[in-house]
Amino acid sequence: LDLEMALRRALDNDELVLYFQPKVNLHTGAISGAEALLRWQRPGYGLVFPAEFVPVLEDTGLIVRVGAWIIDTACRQIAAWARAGAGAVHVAVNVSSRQFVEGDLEQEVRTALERYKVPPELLELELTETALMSNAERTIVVLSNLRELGVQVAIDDFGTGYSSLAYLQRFPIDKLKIDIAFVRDITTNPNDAAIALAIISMAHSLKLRVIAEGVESRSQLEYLRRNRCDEMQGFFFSRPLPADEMGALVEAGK
Ligand code: G
Ligand code: G
Ligand code: MN
Ligand code: NA
Repeated sequence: LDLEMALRRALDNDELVLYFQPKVNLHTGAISGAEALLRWQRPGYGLVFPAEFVPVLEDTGLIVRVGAWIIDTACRQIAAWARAGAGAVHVAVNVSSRQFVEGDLEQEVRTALERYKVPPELLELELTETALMSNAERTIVVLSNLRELGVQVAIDDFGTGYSSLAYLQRFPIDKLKIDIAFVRDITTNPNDAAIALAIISMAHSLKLRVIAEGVESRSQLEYLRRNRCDEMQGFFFSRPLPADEMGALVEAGK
């Protein structure tokens, strides 16, 4: 309850901030964009990570309000980087299950894109299997409308949620994100490697792109590249960065 009160104050006082973790295109080696990750600059506590407060946002329903703020802030940042000369930076935003079910994702996205004149192609939404499955019929309508605009859709933490694969061909999606659980020991555990390779192969058969998260070593990176994974994200390349550092990194890579 104390945490809930503090979070309500945090919203009023603008204490939430987005960090950005770069993603790398494994075919070209170039930065392909970033994932926006929520942080809380809590006075007296320093930088607080989502594991400590996103569950509270979820339980209290505050995530609906914060989710809209995240989409708005991500689009504002894309526009700011473009203005500063960093060029077109592609940003993926996490959408939680409750935000998707209770909020109006489609309208929030349309409003933010228009407000900052951001090309829809620069915005990607990451949803978990659970969020997608909670109301399949509505999910299909909302995601189809957003994709018609040009917004991209990825399934986050792929391989850890529902085991049914039937939705993969029903849902309008662009990308699968291999969960860190299969990446961690990919070069030493044949079972993890088998699952990761199966996900890559299945994704490509379905004309989807595939990204691996949690890449921490060169050997993991090389293994994924050799096996035709399209993108990677992880501490090996970069931790999540404040917006100005992300912008500088993109600028330096041009
Ligand atoms: O940034 P970090 O690696 O600590 O993120 C941990 C988890 O917190 C992420 O995997 C994600 O599930 C959640 N998270 C981070 N940022 C956001 C966000 O902007 N929105 C939502 N809904 N969840 C987030
Ligand atoms: O959205 P999602 O729940 O997948 O959030 C990604 C989380 O994974 C973030 O908390 C981010 O800090 C974390 N992360 C990103 N790269 C790495 C990595 O290389 N290793 C580990 N252990 N965690 C990572
Ligand atoms: Mn994610
Ligand atoms: Na993930």
